[in-house]
Amino acid sequence: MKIFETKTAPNPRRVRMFMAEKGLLEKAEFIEIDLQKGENLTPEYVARNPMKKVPVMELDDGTCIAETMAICRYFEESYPDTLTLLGDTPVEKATIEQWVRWLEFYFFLPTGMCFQHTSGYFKDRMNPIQEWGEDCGKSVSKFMNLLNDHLAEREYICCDRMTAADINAFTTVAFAKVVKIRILPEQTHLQAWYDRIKSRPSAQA
Ligand SMILES: N[C@@H](CCC(=O)N[C@@H](CS)C(=O)NCC(=O)O)C(=O)O
Repeated sequence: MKIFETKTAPNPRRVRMFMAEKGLLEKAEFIEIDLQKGENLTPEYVARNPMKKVPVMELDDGTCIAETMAICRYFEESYPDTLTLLGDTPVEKATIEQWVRWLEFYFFLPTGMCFQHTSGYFKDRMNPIQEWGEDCGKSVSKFMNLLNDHLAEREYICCDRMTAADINAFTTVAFAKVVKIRILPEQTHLQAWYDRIKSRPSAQA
């Protein structure tokens, strides 16, 4: 199996961290795609993922699966004897999915928009709107406040243990530093949680 990814990009990091938590990193050959050079825009790559994004997983029979959470789902279902990160019971599964969606829509997406619209990184393929990017940055800061309050009484985002929700939140907080949005000194609960997740070996994957 191959995973087409970009080492510095946050979505592939979510997949690597997920696989690392499960001890599955050696199951895939990781192939680096240079986004800035547009290696994700070639006809060969677009045949794997018409959305032109990383990551993409290519199975040995040629099946290609894009979308970070779809790839994570593949590993969760294929290796049931590993640490479960998407929940065991119906309530856990639904709770984690709720958080994954909240985190994607209200935290990761504005962080990505802030990056794309203020950095000019992809200006060869999009029309950056600085003001929109800055506004998205404000949403990111607000969500960090929400997370700080939420983590005041718990060690993990949900289900009292490490889940995909922690991976998604952690990789987004780390990515937000690129647009100079950092955990504030008064956000002590968020900082403690961040340090806890960062100390896990999967955070280095
Ligand atoms: N919804 C997709 C988003 C993937 C995505 O946006 N990937 C970024 C890197 S983190 C990318 O490939 N950007 C390249 C581009 O926009 O040209 C997922 O969850 O995997």
